Amino acid sequence: MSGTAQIGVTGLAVMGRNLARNFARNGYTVALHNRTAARTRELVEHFGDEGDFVATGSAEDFVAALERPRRLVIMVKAGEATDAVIGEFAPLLENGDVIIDGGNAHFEDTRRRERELRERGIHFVGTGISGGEEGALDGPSIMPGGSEESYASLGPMLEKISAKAKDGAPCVTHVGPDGAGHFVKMTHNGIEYADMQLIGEAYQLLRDVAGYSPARIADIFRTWNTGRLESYLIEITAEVLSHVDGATGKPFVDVVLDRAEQKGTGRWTVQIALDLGVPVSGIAEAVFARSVSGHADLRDASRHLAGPAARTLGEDEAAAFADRVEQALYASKIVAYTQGFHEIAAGSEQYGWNIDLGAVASIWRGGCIIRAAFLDRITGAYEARPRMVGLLADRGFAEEIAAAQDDWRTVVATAVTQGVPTPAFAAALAYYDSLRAERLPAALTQGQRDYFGAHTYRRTDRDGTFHTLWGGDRTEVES
Ligand code: NBP
Repeated sequence: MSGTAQIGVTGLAVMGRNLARNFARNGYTVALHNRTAARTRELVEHFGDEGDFVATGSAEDFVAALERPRRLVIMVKAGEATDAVIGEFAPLLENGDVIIDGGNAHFEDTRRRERELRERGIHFVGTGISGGEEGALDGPSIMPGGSEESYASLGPMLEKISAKAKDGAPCVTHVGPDGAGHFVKMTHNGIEYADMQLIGEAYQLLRDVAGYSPARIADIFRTWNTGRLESYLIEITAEVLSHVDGATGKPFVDVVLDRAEQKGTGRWTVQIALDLGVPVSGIAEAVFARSVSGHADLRDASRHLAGPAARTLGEDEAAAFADRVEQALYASKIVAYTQGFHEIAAGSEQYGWNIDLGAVASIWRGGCIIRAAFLDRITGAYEARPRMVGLLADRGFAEEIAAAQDDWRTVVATAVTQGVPTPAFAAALAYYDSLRAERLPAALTQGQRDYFGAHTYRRTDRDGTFHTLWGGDRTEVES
């Protein structure tokens, strides 16, 4: 017998609970399930009047409550918990049913689960969901993978509960088969790491070089948020910087321990980039910056290390410097996104996903943590040239960077001279200069490799592979 719920959610912690409410508020009947029954009861008790919920206790009751083909969303802790839940529910499902994993799974796990469930006739849709608890409730950016067939059944529901971009377009698209959705969510989070680190470096420069207070820097971020940097992260940065700690009366940012963690998706973005041979140096520096911050012992043992004498700028100089920092931040952000989109393109190529990069940029315009006005531009650039090799090939972005580069260089040089760490700004600039360099020292590297390991090299003037007899008469032989 088939139930009446159009969708079910199992795993009713903060994300699952809000996602279930979002479906219900949009008119769907939602079956509810959680390992610990109290969470299911609490949801119905507090929010039961928001829509039609079917609270269930056992896995059997949950599955029975769903209309067929069944659509069952898993929102549990990523990893073993997801496998445990799949193991519990899959035997109760039938041909054509759909399991949607909305957790932050590693895309390789998603590929494995999709393969295993496909063999049993069950669709598995690994789905990236971004926007935190607020997004889950009011409209997240949704990045589903899985089969075309599963998207046909699920897509209209996801479109309804997703965020909408300013032009009204739903922030969801069928990203591609098997693990494509989770891969794109992973890269989204890697870009998020870079975005946050770049903002952090801008803050540090305004504090240490311009000599501004957190409240004044908050005002600068508010102004920036009315221009080309307009984004959720810039907006909340202003909020955090203007917050005063109730207990001490000090700026909130001065009473928070300056140690961050790096885990999950940010780290995976860099690990996978290394596997794919994609240079994501800005994202990597952001992950490493969190790692450095977390090494308290190393930092404590390094306090005696010498640095340059502190020098704070005068009022006029400081204002001009703040404008330069805006240019550096914008240029570095273009590089971070360039690197992230390169990784998605490389993943798509490697796994045969055929991901539409413009569509990815488009669904990040609303709901997700990196939502920004700037993503309209990226969407447009990829729509105009879907096969564009890197964002910097877009004339508009290239011109903006050209206009920003003098200030960008001045900011990085100032940071270096004054001893303010800006690893992501510097890495982004080095990446930009590497791309535009006519010759890179990789030619010398090839010579060294051929010298010590006979690794051979190719020449600029003719085809073939060569080795020089370094230990002999240094003649060149074709190999
Ligand atoms: P958590 O990641 O904290 O997971 C808690 C849920 O997992 C509870 O419902 C818990 O059931 C269930 N669970 C666990 Br833990 N082990 C289980 C098992 N062996 N069998 C069955 N259920 C199990 O919840 P969350 O913060 O709501 O996140 C859910 C997913 O969404 C995660 O994968 C997360 O990475 C992802 N995500 C989170 C955010 C965010 O902003 N928080 C954003 C985007 C994606 P219990 O109640 O019985 O303990």
